[in-house]
Amino acid sequence: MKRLLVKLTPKAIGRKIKVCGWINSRRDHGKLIFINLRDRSGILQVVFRLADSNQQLATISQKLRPEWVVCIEGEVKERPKGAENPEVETGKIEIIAEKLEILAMVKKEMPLDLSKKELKMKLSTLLKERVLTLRHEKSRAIFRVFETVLGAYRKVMKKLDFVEIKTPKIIGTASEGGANFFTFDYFGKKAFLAQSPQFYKQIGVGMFERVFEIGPVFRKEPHFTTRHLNEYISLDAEMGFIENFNEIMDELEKVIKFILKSIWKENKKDLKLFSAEPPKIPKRIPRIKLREIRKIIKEKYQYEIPEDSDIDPKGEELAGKWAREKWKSDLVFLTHYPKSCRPFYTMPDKENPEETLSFDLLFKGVEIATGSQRIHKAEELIKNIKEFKLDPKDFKFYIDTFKYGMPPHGGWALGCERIVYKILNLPTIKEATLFPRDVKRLVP
Ligand code: AMO
Repeated sequence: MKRLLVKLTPKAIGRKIKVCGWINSRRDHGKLIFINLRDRSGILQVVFRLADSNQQLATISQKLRPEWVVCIEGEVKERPKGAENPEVETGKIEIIAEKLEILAMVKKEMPLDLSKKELKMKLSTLLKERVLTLRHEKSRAIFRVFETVLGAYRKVMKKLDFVEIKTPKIIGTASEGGANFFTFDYFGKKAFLAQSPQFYKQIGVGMFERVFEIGPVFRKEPHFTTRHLNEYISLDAEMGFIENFNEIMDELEKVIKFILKSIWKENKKDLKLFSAEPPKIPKRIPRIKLREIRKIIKEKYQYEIPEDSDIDPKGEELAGKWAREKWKSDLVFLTHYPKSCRPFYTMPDKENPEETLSFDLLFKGVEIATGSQRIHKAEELIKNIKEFKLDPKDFKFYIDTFKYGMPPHGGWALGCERIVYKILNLPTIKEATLFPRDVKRLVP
């Protein structure tokens, strides 16, 4: 008999069918054994009636345990009145088991109960038992949302006429400056794991004008925070022929709105598990200079973001609070970051060269994207590289790109895990990553 997916069983009342999956939970009521069977499409109640069953089936059914992998054949029946479960899609039916095939048994003691609504455990246990905890309904919901973000990003970028590219992750020079890069030996040469596809996506502008990439990036973050990972998925974009840097934010605004709308359309059940509220998004996402928000935060919340530095997490949180109070918006662009805290490729603002044509996009008080206009003239770039005390020789291929002619351009990178983390109000970004890499974790 061919396997039927659990979600299709309500349409099969009266028919004999075969379902396969994992035993999510098991209840023993003496003469009746109830099993919740889980497959990729849902959960289904299976009943073993020991009195009616053949002896062999009765004996095996008593041995069944959570996470055993089984195929069961039986008849689909309406549940008796009062026994319906409105919380599951198959809650009005059940199947009465007639045949059972065991595909795999559990060979270890189960360290947790996956049938519980919440996995109430420490983060360290959640991650230590990751191969199992990922099977929990709430974990699966997180990664369904994650998948929607990826799909929606690709869809909207193509709609906006960007071409998808894939750039190397083993590279010869660090792109983002700072010290948070991993190095390793590459056949006798020093190599880096890409902190970002920055240089390569800019080269892509010379090919297609508008390019995007979805790919992993690597950051050697030595600290433990709720918002940093050492490997994450970056949603990058780069666009040519811009007249001003506001155009970059205009495009990103369309993108983030599309992503959020897609999640609220496609992941209703997943969002419900986390009681996630739809974000407040005004017609136009507010844009405010970092210099101005600094003043506001000082006056309104008596908090001082250190001068001439990047905004700190507390400052971001208060900027998010302000955006909600003032503009009823969960999203806000902070613009014109000081030159000292942006990478060397960022275009300085001609009106105030100490500031740059750059921005961060905050969502519920956390940075989810960074972007800027880039320097597109080789001589200006070389000058800036030197000002940053770097050696232009290390960036030869990158500088060459601009010697061969490049239009004014700019772009952004959105952190995929940051979006999921904030949408579902997770306690930490690590829960939005299948197998987070941090200082202590290299397995699984
Ligand atoms: P930036 O370094 O700000 O910019 O990174 C872009 C976005 O990536 C996310 N992010 C992270 N997510 C998880 N863990 C981390 N350690 C981490 N670091 C950053 C954030 C952030 O906004 N090349 C530029 C982008 C550009 O200008 O195009 C860059 O990578 O959401």
